[in-house]
Amino acid sequence: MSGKVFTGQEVAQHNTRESCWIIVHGKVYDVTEFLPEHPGGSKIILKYAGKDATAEYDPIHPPDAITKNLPPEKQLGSVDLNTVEKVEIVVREEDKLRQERFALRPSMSEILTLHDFEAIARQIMNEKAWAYYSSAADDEITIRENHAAYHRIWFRPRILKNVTHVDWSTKILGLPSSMPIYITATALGKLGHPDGELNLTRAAAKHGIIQMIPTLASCSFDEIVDAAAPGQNQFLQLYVNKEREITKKFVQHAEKRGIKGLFITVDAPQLGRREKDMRQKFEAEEPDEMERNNEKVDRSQGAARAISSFIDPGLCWEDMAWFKSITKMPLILKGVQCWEDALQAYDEGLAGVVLSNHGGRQLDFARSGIEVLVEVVAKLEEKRGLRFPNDKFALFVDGGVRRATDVIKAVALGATAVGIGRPFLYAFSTYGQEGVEKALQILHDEFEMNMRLLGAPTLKDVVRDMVDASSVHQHIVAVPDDRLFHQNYEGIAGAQLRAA
Ligand code: 173
Repeated sequence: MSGKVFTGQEVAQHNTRESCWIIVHGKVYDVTEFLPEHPGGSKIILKYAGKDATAEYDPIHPPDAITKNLPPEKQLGSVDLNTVEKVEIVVREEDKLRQERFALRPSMSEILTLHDFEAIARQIMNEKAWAYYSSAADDEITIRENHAAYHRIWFRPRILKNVTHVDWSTKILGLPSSMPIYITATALGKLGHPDGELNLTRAAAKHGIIQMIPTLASCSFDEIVDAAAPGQNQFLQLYVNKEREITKKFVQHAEKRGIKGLFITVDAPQLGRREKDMRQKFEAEEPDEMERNNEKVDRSQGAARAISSFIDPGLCWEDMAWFKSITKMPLILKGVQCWEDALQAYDEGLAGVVLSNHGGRQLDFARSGIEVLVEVVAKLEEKRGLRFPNDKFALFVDGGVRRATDVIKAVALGATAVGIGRPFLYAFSTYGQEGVEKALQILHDEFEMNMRLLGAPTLKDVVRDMVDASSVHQHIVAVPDDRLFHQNYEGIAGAQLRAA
């Protein structure tokens, strides 16, 4: 980047497809040649041609996306921001309504369950952001199954145990955690709230919970680490770059900054089709316009596609030795979906696996993590004589978890801890950091009650015999369909907006 300082008026002259400059964070970029390649389309950039695009840029792009993608000679210099006209962000009608509804959120004391955040988020979040967070692959069968699978596991509680004091704290990869959960990685936090992932970091600190930092966070990796309280533990979710040197640098930097576990995503060699997200893109994009301008970028994967092209589909088992050679952090594979791969991960000397289908966003008809857990535990016990949970090889599960009872079921079946993603996104999209804290408090309260009702004073007492998972492999979704259900029972109501 040259030291040249432009005025706003100079930049403003470059406001056409033939010469298109934009301002992001006080820096001036010539993006003329980049227009047809922009994964989000040229139209959105042209809207800001000659202007300050920072507010539009920030939620969707990791901070260094622009400097990484533009050759140095296109990074023209900086601008005297006093001379730049303020840009009004154009808000669509639907989003105006959503903003109005934002003011009508129920008070925090009316939020009783994790479902409430989702019900409110759906009504008040920016439409694109909602589409991106809530979408899942194809017909969204797996995202529903992730939740439904927990409905096929039932409790066998014990009685007359002294449950005056109950304790559900635990250790995750040797690190203390106030609950057997962690905040799992989800991309693009600033779509939901200007503080993005920092909401999670700060709330996690208050509740003694571990946060897994995503590779594709809206905040920079260092910002998220800097926001951690002294002694707060964080993991890193890793998308592996085709250019391994970039990944090596990132991993070694993370280790230096004190990251305690590396979760390598292995279920996304290509992004799944999230059609809700894709439709948003097409609406924003006008396909005719794309054709006219001969734009060649494949936009078939919505917001996520825009920033995912670096992910290496060539990642394979042979790379594990390389990972061991570049870091001492515990290595965990995130996105394992059958016992054969879990067994191989164990045999390779990895620290654990996350049984996950990426929140239903990748292969539709992938089975739920909780179902896969049952077979993984059985086979690893049979073939390697392991008992779960243990300190040598950790099994994690994520997807569809909304209640402490879901978590307790996973723990009973052998999981060390459970990852929760979307509910925390919805919590901060609706109430910021306070929302995440409330979500964690709700889980805390649910643990306390359910541990008592189960007759389990500690997590060690949450044993296999406390659940009946004999139906977990039956892929029938138990949606009752009878007159009693439809005519007499009332639907369960979500949190209500206040009167306008
Ligand atoms: O699920 C996702 O949306 C995801 O993992 C992702 C991957 C690449 C870019 C952005 C998000």
